[in-house]
Amino acid sequence: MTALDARPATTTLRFPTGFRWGTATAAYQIEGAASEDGRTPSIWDTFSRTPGKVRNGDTGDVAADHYHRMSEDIGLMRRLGVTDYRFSIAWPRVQPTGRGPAVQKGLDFYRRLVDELLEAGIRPVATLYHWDLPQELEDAGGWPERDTAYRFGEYAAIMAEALGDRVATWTTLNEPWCAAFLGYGNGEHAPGRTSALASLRAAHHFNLAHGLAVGQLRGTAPAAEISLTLNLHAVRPRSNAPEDLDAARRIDAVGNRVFLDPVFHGRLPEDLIHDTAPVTDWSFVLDGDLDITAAPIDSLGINYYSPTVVAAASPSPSPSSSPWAGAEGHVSFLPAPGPRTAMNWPVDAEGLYELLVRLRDDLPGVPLLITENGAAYDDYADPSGAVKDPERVEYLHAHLTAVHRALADGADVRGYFLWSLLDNFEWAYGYSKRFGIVHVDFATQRRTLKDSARWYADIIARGGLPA
Ligand code: IFM
Repeated sequence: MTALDARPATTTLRFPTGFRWGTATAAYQIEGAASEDGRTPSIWDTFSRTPGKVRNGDTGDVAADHYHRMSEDIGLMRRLGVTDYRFSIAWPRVQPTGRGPAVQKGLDFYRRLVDELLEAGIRPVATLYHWDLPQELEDAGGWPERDTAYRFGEYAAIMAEALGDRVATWTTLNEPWCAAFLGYGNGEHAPGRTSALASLRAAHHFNLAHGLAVGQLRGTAPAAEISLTLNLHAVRPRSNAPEDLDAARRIDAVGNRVFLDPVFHGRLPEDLIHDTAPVTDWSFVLDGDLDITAAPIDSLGINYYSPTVVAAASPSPSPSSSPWAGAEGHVSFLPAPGPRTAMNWPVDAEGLYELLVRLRDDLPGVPLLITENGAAYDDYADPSGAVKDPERVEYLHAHLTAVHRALADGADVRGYFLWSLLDNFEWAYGYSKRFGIVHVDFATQRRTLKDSARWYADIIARGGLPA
């Protein structure tokens, strides 16, 4: 009998004992208090205050006011029964210029957060970088510059010292693909630069920063689990024609292996070097870098929302707005069929299954955490005050079913973190997209559990999915 078999009559798909049921958030998306207690601007403060960059001119100045409502939000998680909470630390709150000593008030906020989580019986899972680079470091060149990786290593040392004894899991970076390629490649995200070379340099320096941080964390917090979160692309070619397979290979190289290979194999993907030859020779990768990037980690976090369907494109001039260095002019992106979320992202749980079994095969022995999965819908409180979100429940049910199937097929998935606990600042979309299982009325900051939150609490209590 496997750990998945035994189940009470009311639960059809039971998850293994000890499976981690979490929710996830990120500092800039929920905290607010943008200039309190010594916090200085990050690249997202600057970007969101730049006209035309974020829908409706929204900023994270107040967001979900979590900085002042942290205890209430932990209370909500306690009600849901989550075992783990994944949050991120705002670098400019604890080390405002990205250099030098830490600000005690900033550290104190995260100390309180961790202590209250532990008191509530919830395991803290801390992400060091969820896109909010101190603006001063961007002014000094940002992630395309090597020095930023060293600054990140120092910041990791500060956090390991402050919280290393109490944080169960450290995630160095969240979705470096978005930060490198949307931030420096097509300018959709902060800091809004548009250079293929800068995005590739940034990607390498993220890998280096990750490795340097692993070294710091390992030294100070040897008992903690150390992880990295990637938004791996579940790439599907339109057909098995060689040109379509090559399109998928290019996206896999610049979307996935650009991080997986340096981190897990200590090498750069040869085909990526070849594909990107027109924009760079990769001479910014120095001797010894790939030994640092490959510092062993304890698990891999995966953020999954929808698959990427591609086909060959006939060569055409590169669009300046592409985040896909080395793939422009060679790849067309095709719409996946089926229903869509409010982000217009296809609902396709099979993509999550595909990703998990691929990682089972490609990275044997590496435990997996689903560090984000969820969906935005146009939720609202009805006159009775209820927030009904049946599409989200359906989305979550389908994706958890896919996770269960991957587990049964041998993928070593240790936990699932629902994105997101709260409605929040959805980057370039501002507050127009609601990913939370808790509705936030941004005018009053009133929190209301959506139906999906009650559903998730029931799943956690059962340890599995009902029929
Ligand atoms: O809101 C984001 C999160 O910050 C990173 N992963 C994707 C989510 C939805 O877009």
